[in-house]
Amino acid sequence: MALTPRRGRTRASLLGLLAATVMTTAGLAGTAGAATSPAQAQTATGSAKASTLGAQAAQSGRYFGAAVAAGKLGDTTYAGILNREFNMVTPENEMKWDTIERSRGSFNFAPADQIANHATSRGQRLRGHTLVWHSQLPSWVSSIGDATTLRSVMKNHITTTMAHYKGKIYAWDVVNEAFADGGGGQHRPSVFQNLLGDGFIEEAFRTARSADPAAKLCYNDYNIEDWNAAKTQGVYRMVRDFKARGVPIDCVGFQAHFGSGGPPTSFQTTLSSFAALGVDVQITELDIAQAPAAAYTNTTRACMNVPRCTGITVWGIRDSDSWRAGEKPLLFDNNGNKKAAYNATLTALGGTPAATKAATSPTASLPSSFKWNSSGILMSPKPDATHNIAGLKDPTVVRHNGKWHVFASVASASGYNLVYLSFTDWSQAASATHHYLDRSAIGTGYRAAPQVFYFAPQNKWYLVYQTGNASYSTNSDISNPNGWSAPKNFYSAMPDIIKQNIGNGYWVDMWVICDSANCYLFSSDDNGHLYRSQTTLAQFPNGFTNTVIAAQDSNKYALFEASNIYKVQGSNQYLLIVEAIGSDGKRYFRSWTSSSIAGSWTQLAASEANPFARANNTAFPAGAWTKDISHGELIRAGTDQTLTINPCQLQYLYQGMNPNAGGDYNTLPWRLGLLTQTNSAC
Ligand code: 9MR
Repeated sequence: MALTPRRGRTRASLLGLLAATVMTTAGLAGTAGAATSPAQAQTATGSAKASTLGAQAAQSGRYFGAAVAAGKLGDTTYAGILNREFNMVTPENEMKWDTIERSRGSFNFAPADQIANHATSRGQRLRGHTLVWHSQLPSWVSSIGDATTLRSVMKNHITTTMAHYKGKIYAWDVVNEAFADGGGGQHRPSVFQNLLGDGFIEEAFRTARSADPAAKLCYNDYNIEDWNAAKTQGVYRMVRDFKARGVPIDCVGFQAHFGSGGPPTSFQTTLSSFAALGVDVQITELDIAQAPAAAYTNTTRACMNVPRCTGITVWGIRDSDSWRAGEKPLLFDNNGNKKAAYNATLTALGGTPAATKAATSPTASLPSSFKWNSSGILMSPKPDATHNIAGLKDPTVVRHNGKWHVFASVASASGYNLVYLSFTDWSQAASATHHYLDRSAIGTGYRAAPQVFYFAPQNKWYLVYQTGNASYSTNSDISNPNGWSAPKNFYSAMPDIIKQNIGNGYWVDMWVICDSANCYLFSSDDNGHLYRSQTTLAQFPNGFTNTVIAAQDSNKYALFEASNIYKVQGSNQYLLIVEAIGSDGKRYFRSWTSSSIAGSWTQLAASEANPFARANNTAFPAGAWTKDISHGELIRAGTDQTLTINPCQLQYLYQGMNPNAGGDYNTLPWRLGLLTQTNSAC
């Protein structure tokens, strides 16, 4: 079989080659080697497990707090739990304006002092809540009618209150709930907004910084947990603007008063997106209707997964202490007993209550072997007058605004380009229009193996693909095929380590994934190496350096190409799958897991006999149209740069082809189908 590589590269035609190559399975049993990063070493070593929320949170440098009422400190059950479990305290009402300055210039710190003294004498820290808020505001303030008076009153309130607690407060909620619900992300009406205008928030923060430069200054609000909400975006724009202009702000508090479903799926994206602006993020008033354990787990994990999420505060101790008592939303029941949500939270913080131990096992939700059902052919090439297409390949897919958005390579003897399709349901995939992206600024020439994701920090879609280099285009609207920008390269040239190891291979299949601090760019060389480069989330898409071999195998067919790396939702695990070529010459996938994107990778289902996805663990109820399970991508839980998958009922969109087809690699008749896992562990 003669290879016909074009300038740049062409995927090697190994199908024919393999017929003459004796493959041994011995090599397949080897672990793909990987360097151990300091982060990984730390994770592997672990820390001692603690048995209380505060102590366990402290193991990762975080706090776990509760809202406290001065009037309950004499209740021994209440105080007992407070003293045992929590290392941060927020006065629930005692630091609000209507308590502290009920009449103009007359300050009453007694109730708040009671809480502050209780906390500081026990080594618990304090969050100050709250200086400027439209609610629990005495009528003498809300009835002020001129800006000069109000400005002076506001500044005096901030300065006097902060001066009293100077040095005792970890973080102040300087302004609370200034944004309106719904709408377009604007401020809500209030006496502050109405008389002082949009600038009142900035004035409050500047005043606060002068009053106590050591305290962290937070903006705090509710219903800003969903990244897609207009209110969230409004607050995000404000924080971005404050950081850009040097207005002092150190943190954003997400109140997290959730319904029984718990946090929105985008909550971690929201936390990491704000953190990427250079502020700490905190969960400040957590309570969840009916307190489902899973909802507390998801909330806690979202924070644990974001390094700048510095702590969690629950809004009360026992259900009976809650402002939502009827919904039983807290971690302790009315008698002070731990609820299931308590154990779930402690577990998610890294602790180990016996009853929930299984949930923390690294691959609890991913089985160690997989079974799939395949669809028939869902998508085939649609040649047109100017596009003579033989194969539809290398799909990447996201679900957004009620539609599937699929990007794929199109190949023919004359070369490669990209195509875009969208449809609401897989049953409509075959009839979807094929939009060739050479008609956008992406242009003609060699473009292949796309990967699409939404880069939340920049509010932009990215399409990553190979051009000989690793390239990308951006678009503000994924549904507009003409909106893609001209290709730009991630690298100025092929990194030296790849040049040194690529041999006769090809540089292919670029893949980007980010955690809350960094982005990683993976690529393969068809020569047994998976490479990884790194940049910061803030620098992305620039700054990819430190290219290393992330995994390797002396049998190049065992670690060939088409790698996907995903974050497994609800765990601290990442999943790596890499396409291999089996002893039968057919494509299949091996899998590994790791607690860090930087590895090291531990085999999950990684052999021909126990593959991630191969013809031998796939049933074809609609007819066995392929023996190759080749380049594709898992269906994700979201769209953002974290590439999060739900480990329950995995689905994999892949390329396959008629087993009897042959000929030039670029003219092979690849088609797209969908695998659905049939042995979900969930
Ligand atoms: O829990 C507080 C409750 O006791 C008060 O009656 C109420 C008054 O508005 O405020 C509650 O706390 C709120 C917090 O200060 C700001 N975010 C919403 C909280 C729940 O309403």
